[in-house]
Amino acid sequence: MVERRFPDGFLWGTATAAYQIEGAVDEDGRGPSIWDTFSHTPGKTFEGHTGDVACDHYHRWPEDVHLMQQLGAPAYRFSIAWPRILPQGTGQVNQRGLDFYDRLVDALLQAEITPFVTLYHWDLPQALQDRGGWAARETAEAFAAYADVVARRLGDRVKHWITHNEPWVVAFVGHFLGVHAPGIQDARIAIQVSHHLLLSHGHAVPAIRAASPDAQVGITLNLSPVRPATEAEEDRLAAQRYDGFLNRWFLDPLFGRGYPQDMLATYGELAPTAQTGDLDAIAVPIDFLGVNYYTPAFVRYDASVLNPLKAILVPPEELQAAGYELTEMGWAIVPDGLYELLIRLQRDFAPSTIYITENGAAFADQLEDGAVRDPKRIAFLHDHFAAAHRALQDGVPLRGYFVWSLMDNFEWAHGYSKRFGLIYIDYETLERIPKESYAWYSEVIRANGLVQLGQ
Ligand code: GBH
Repeated sequence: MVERRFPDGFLWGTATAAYQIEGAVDEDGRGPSIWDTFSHTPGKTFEGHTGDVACDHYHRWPEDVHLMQQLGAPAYRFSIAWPRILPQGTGQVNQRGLDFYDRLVDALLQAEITPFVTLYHWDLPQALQDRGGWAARETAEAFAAYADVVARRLGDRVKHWITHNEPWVVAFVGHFLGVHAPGIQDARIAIQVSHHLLLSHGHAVPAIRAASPDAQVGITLNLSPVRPATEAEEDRLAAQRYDGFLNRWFLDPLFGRGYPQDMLATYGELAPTAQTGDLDAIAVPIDFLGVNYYTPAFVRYDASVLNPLKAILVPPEELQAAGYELTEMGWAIVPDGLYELLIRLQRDFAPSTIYITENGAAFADQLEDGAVRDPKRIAFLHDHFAAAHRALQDGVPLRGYFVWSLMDNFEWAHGYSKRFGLIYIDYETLERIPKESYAWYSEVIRANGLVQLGQ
């Protein structure tokens, strides 16, 4: 029985990112990216894993498009590797890099799959890092030029563009925590990077529209509802600051309100340097907001931490002890959090269109007798789809939902140790094996509604 029907034309999809699946890092003129450098630096990734081969999607893309067609999802979100297009970051365009995505887009359209293209999913050309990376204002200009090159080549066929994937992660995981490339640990740099990322978005949007006038252009943020660990006033205030740090710092300027005053005060000396006109550029109207949701942020006050937030995340063991189920990433499974987030976005920012551009979970899937049974992933997706449906009924303009991920892939600092895919990858043979969740999702798509569990 189909319980909850989604609106006609709802865009079900899957998502991936270039460095996580492509491999072929030295082929057809691709230049090195900061993730090649980082993953080849001892101690940075799980057991020294790199994206050198990854899922070998660069060579196996016809099979992957075929698997998408079998799945039946009408949309696919992938990212373009900047260093394939401009090996030095700026200047000389590498046509062979563009050719790869040109062929991929044609194959998707042939299969009646709508491509959603992300321009930046973390693989900055190393040459640009050598000139200061995102800490340098010039990188924002270089990004707009790169967006222009790609949109000119693909804009006749690609009508959905995402400038950035998760600028919070790029800024703070890459430049404050140092857990992602380029591995910098400096709060001031991280905050300045966040400004340059937003600025680069602001400059890329008009460039994309100039090359592809009927394109829909948006940005993807990693957003989470923030829940205080206890009812104590100091935890409540810490949660408010964390919401400013994670959510409002990006949402406010994108929706024309400038940086939130409370966060500028919290950052004090660390507040970013901006030029006249930057905030106007950042506030260029977008056609949709992309939302990546995985888990809420549970926050507690902690005066000892060396950052102005004076807040830390509640550790996974405590969440588990409090009754939350966790994924293999240690993230609490909270479908209600998605509902809460969507309602909040609608109330506070009223975007004209929202796409969930990523949602999914890592579990310890195993291949047994040629099959991968992943009931936990099915339950996870079922409950999150139901939460999204509830938000739709309450008037949230949600138009599509991309499951992360189409296939198991290089999970950044975790290497290949975490599996998010609907399709299992045997990393010895690179064989693709659809999991049970793939078959279940396929039924959901066909019914355009939730198929009851256990049927
Ligand atoms: C996304 O990042 C990425 O876009 C994608 O490339 C990646 O493979 C996928 O998710 C799975 O990780 O870590 O305890 O602070 C998600 C990044 C995950 C960042 C949740 C904030 C909060 C929990 N976000 N995280 S914690």
